[in-house]
Amino acid sequence: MSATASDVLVETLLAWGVDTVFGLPGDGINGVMEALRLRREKIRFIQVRHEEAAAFMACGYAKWTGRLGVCLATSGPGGIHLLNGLYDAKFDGAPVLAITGMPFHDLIGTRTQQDVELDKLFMDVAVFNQRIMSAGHVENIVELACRSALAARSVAHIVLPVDVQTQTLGSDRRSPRNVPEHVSNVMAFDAGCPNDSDLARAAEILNAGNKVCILAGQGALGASKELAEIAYRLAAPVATALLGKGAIPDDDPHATGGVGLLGTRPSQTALEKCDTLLIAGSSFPYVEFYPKPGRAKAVQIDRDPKRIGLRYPIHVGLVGDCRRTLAALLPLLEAHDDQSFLRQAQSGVAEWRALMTERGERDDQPMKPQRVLQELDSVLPPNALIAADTGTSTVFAARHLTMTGTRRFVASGTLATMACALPYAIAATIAYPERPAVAVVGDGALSMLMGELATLKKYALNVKIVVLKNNTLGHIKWEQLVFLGNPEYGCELEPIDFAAVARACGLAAYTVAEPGQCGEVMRQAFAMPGPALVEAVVDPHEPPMPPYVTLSQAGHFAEALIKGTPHRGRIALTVASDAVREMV
Ligand SMILES: Cc1ncc(C[n+]2csc(CCOP(=O)(O)OP(=O)(O)O)c2C)c(N)n1
Ligand SMILES: [Mg+2]
Repeated sequence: MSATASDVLVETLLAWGVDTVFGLPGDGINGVMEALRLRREKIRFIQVRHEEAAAFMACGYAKWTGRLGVCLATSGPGGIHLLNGLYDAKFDGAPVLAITGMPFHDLIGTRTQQDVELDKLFMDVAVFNQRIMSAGHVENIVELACRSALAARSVAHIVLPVDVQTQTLGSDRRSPRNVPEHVSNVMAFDAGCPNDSDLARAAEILNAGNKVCILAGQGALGASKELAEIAYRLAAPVATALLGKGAIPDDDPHATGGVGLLGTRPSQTALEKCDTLLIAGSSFPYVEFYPKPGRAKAVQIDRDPKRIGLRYPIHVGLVGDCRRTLAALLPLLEAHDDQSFLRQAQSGVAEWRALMTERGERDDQPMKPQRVLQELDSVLPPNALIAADTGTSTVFAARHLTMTGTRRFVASGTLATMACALPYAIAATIAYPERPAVAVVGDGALSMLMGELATLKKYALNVKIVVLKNNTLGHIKWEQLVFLGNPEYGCELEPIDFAAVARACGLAAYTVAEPGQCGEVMRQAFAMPGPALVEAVVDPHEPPMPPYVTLSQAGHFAEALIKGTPHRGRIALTVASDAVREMV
């Protein structure tokens, strides 16, 4: 029998090395499902409970591995559900292919059921976005879709009317120009090295700098050795954007930790005081945390020329792969003898770490979220894959989880979406079954895609979930209080017994509210194989304070309390006691 359009589609995916598809079937995509079923020994279908999770998993898979992540959804509502995860992939540069369905080709546009023209809907999110018109159209389009997603590190989308999915090649009348098998499934990349004159100009700037600071982003992941060598040569502190967490190990003497609201003081000071800035593979979006424009001479490395100068006025842009570019730059750099800028940063790091340790060891009741993360840090194996969600949980994870050994850290850096961590962690164990994965997630975020707890059980995945239960959309509460000076509104959450929910989904589950028991509970959860959830009941009034509190933030905060914030007495006391601890 002649192959169907769906057979050609899945065979092309196999030719592109795809071995996993995340999704949820429906009558608008069942033709493709059958082609997947027939090849289930070669390509896994991971069934999700919500298509948004499938898109996050495909995105997470791409973030962990650098390979193409693939998700699938049915026509209409299924496809619509993918969107948030696809934007996450687009924003953080993860190559993802989305496969969706549409109604019968001759009913499109007739208000038939699920008649959503998903190619129109996905116009903004996808760099490659095509409706497949017949079986003979599949091989050209699918290979171009895979190639485009990988080349642009972004989203490709293909949509097939449901009858086209089962159309056989034999029954399709090909146009004469569409010669069968005229396409190739070979992927090629450029060398990713900047030209010599740009390298020489960059070296001149870096050699002339007295206080050089490096800002490393996700482009620098995998360039740790080169980054450390350059930092050593330039006596430069290395601050990392959230997506670059782990680009330099935390035990490297040049590492100063994160930047931005969830960053560290020494990183912030180094960025403010530097006279020369080397941005290595980062588009860290908060412009206000960069040096004041004009203060520092800047060199930026990025694989995408469109990103050069995106956040800071750049003197020289080096377009290339970070690792290769740093390696090419190194022989052109002179050793900086004056270590004073680095020494200052290092003493700042020592102070910051002491403060974090002090916060992480507190025995207060209710339990401090920092304590939970600190305990998690000491239990996490050196090869752990850490997925962080969006909320105050991100801040505490960014500050208290240390990147040493081969640990990896993945978050939603640019879209900053909630609900990504559990799907990311699932994708992590699918990609690397031998490595333990953990999702650090807030209670608001976990409840958004809680159905994926059942996915953990279904596939017996070794994922641990640490949920910070503060019964509030904490991050937003603090934004309302500290940035706007308004009392919190719409942030309190109806408490959920997450341990009971997890047990109902077939997971092992623990609840811990006692700081003294937190470490032991974590150890138990990590000691057992398979999925487990740790519900950590934490202080809702613990602020995720930025590295420096500005006068206007303090003023807003006071205003919000005066205007009538619920629990203002407790909040004021908690914040004041944190401040006092920092002073003594
Ligand atoms: C999908 C989505 N909706 C809303 C937001 C805005 N937002 C950012 S953090 C946050 C609160 C997160 O609450 P929770 O998961 O409980 O974590 P917490 O801040 O309490 O630690 C919200 C609502 C977002 N980033 N993403
Ligand atoms: Mg919360």
